[in-house]
Amino acid sequence: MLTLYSMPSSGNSYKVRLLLAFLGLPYAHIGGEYGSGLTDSAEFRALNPAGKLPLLKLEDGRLIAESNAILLYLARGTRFLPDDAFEQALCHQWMFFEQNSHETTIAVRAAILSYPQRAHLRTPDKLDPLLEGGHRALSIMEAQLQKTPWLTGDKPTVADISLYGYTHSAHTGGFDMPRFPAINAWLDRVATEPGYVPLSFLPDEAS
Ligand SMILES: N[C@@H](CCC(=O)N[C@@H](CS)C(=O)NCC(=O)O)C(=O)O
Repeated sequence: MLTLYSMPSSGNSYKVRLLLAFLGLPYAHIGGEYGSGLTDSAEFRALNPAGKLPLLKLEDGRLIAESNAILLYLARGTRFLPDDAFEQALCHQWMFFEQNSHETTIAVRAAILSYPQRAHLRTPDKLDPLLEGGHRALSIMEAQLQKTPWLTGDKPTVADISLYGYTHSAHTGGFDMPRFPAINAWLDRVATEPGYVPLSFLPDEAS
């Protein structure tokens, strides 16, 4: 069985839990919340030297880090990753955008405002550029979603799952979501896909 090491509150980890749920794939879950010490432990660093979650262990023990790499691996051969090279490239395009422009502003601002460990970063010089950059990223998504129901066209793909991870909770970072009606309609579309689970859903913990 697959084993997923994931952080319950994290959008990067949630993306993977969401795809696993859409695919109906069973997996063992090992959770590590901020402050639990999991990512600092020598045992975990031996598995992922970057010390980050999520991390996927395959049945044969091989490991994959980086949420979007895990999504792309799990989605191959399913309806969430097109076979066509150009359509696949569009998925990659949005997933690179997610890590470069979206996660780095939207997730970072939400984390500063949510996690007590980051309270010292709640200063205008940190928060204001993140607000501006996050709104810029949301505007780019909004423009696409005004044209097509899903980010890469007329079907949901791993790109939608990747960007859903932190867009669905962007309001917790102070982002002005009513400004983005097409994004809000898309959020509802993702949440009505069969198999959908919310961020709070966690399978039973592996022993
Ligand atoms: N680019 C990575 C980012 C992973 C990441 O930053 N994970 C955070 C939670 S969102 C983490 O594990 N932090 C724990 C730590 O830094 O100790 C991905 O997409 O998987």
